Amino acid sequence: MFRTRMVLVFVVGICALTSASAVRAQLLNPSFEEPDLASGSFDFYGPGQTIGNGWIVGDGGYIDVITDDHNQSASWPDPTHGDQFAYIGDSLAAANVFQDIILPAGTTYQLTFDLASFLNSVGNGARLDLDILFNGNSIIGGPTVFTLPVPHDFAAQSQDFSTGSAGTYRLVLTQPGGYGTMVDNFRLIANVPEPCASILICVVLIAGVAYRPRLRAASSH
Ligand SMILES: [Ca+2]
Repeated sequence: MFRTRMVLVFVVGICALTSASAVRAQLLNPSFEEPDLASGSFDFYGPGQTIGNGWIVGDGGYIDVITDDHNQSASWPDPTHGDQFAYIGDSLAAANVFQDIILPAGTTYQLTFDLASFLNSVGNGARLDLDILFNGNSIIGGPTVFTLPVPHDFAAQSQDFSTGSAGTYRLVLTQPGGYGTMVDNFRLIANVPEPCASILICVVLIAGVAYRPRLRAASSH
């Protein structure tokens, strides 16, 4: 009986783990495909302006949206998603851009994105100070600093975080000045319980384990 209980606890534990599945959270214009620019061109956005949908430029320098075959002044990396990416801080000037996201309480997230520097010797490499704020306070202990040497093509980066309260969280991307910082392909993945399929599997497993000793007891008579 003790053994059966242990197996039951184990199955319930496995079910609890597998019922948490990756779900894409709401992040607007995550790879800077809005607005849709003509191939080979670029556009720039100053403080207070919105980039397509979601991203708002903070105080400081300009944010550029660069298209795939734009070749002016420098050697640019190719976008990793779609045909546009963001250049944080036109002419290497300090700049920041943010997006407010409404998130539920008690959820863990992984934020992933791609970071690149110029492909020729422009700037001091890439540097992105990434912060996530709730009511103006960082929930990750201050900004995480991501860096790459120059030259460097796009490379995947990630930041984990958890929400304590439901509400509006601010994702802030800052380039402190002097760096050629390109970003693309943001993804925000939440670990939340999946309602149907895994629960059904777990019910079947638990019922099976609970019913097993009765079958054994019946067969011993
Ligand atoms: Ca893109």
